Amino acid sequence: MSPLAFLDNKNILILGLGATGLSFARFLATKGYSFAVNDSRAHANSKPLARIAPKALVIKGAWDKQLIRQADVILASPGVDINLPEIVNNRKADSVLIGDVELFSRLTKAKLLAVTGSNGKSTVVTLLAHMAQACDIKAELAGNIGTPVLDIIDNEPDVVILELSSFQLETMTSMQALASTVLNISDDHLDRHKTLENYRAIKLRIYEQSEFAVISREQADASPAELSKVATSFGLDTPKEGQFGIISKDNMRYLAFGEQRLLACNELPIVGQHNELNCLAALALGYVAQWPMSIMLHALTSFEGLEHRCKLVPTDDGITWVNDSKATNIGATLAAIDGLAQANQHLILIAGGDGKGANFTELASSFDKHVDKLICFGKDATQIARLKKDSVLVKDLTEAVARARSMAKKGDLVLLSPACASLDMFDNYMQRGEQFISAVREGI
Ligand code: UMA
Ligand code: ADP
Repeated sequence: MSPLAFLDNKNILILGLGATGLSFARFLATKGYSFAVNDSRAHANSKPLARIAPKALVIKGAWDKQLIRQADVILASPGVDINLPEIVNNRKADSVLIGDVELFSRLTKAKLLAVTGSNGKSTVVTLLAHMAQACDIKAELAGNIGTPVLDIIDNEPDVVILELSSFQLETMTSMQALASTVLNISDDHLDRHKTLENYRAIKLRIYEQSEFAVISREQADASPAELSKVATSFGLDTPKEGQFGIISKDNMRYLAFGEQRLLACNELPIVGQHNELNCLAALALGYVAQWPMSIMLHALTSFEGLEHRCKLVPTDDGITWVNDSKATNIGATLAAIDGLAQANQHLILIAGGDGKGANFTELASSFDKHVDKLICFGKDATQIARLKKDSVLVKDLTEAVARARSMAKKGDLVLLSPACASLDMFDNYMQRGEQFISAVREGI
């Protein structure tokens, strides 16, 4: 039976009119299925959909009880909370609700390497794609990184490198990845998942849907229930046989596999111990996929990292300005502070935005140890400012940069690492990062 048979002669409803909703629409239209679309926001842009499926019924501005009640198959975008009462209470008891990665998993024949975690996902999957290219493997990169998986299915890649969010994993049961990893777990998206336990359980589902697990030795509570699946592990400690880790020798650090030193860390263009971990995780996944180690190592030396993740903003004012706008949760900001702070350098941190329900107290000890001045802005500014004496509250990011400039002396480090989502004041973290870069460059 065709894996698409469950759609035949059914009422199909797409929830959400963003990148994923449009990819569902393109996919269904190409296969000749008709469908309706519901988006709860009045301002959602339906013009691109009109080009794909001019006859599709579109209802915007609220969840439509009638449409949800009639649906046999609900195709949900990841940003739509499937546990909302408007959805749960109106669904037919026998309706099917899945996300795009679930549908993709049922259809693809490619080998899958899947990555989740609270932080580092995009860096690790991009690194894997960079390595795959160097190894001359026909690979596609898709998922939470930005390209909806259904948009690449017709390219028939040999390997798909999947970045998976907790939102995507929540609607998945059928993936059969070759290997997967949970990079780390820290408070994130608790406004949606409610408890850290629930969030962790959703993330760990990735291992149930993989032949082999690659685990982090840094995080004991992120391992699969079935330990027999563990193919290898990565961590910042000295690795045992068959593990990836760090060997320190003569004041140098090396990426290592068992006793074998693979590459000196100072040959990596990306900085911070969190990025050493990211390199080890990517190497470990590539190793399980049997990619040539020497080519993967060479690829690491030419990976410059992604924008808005611990990126230097070059200036000639003698101050080191770093844009880490992608730090949308506490774990990322802790990694940035701990990875960049130096004993002989003053650190001024700019943080704040929408904390998504997180408890910020975990930041306090790192603030005490490494942060000299704290400047806070955005929705949850006061909650963060409370954690450090003499912190400064400002109205927006531009004022934060101006205050940082007035405090900073030559040689100091000013780090934008907000520990919060940007959506209270910006379209996304990229816009926040760009505004920071402009304010720094314009000398505001
Ligand atoms: N919508 C509603 N009601 C809601 C929420 C959303 O109607 O309560 C509608 C919006 O009005 C909008 C559409 O849904 O029209 C947006 O859908 P979406 O939020 O699922 O976003 P997409 O554009 O489909 O992008 C999604 C991922 N977004 C989210 O998970 C929030 C993108 O990850 C991903 O790149 C893309 O699919 C392709 O797979 C972004 C993200 O922020 C980068 N991810 C979160 C993160 O990384 O922390 C999980
Ligand atoms: P994600 O896709 O999971 O959001 P990114 O690679 O985009 O991850 O990085 C997001 C943020 O997390 C950045 O601020 C980055 O500096 C930080 N980060 C990257 N890797 C790690 C890691 N292994 N542990 C903690 N923080 C990290």
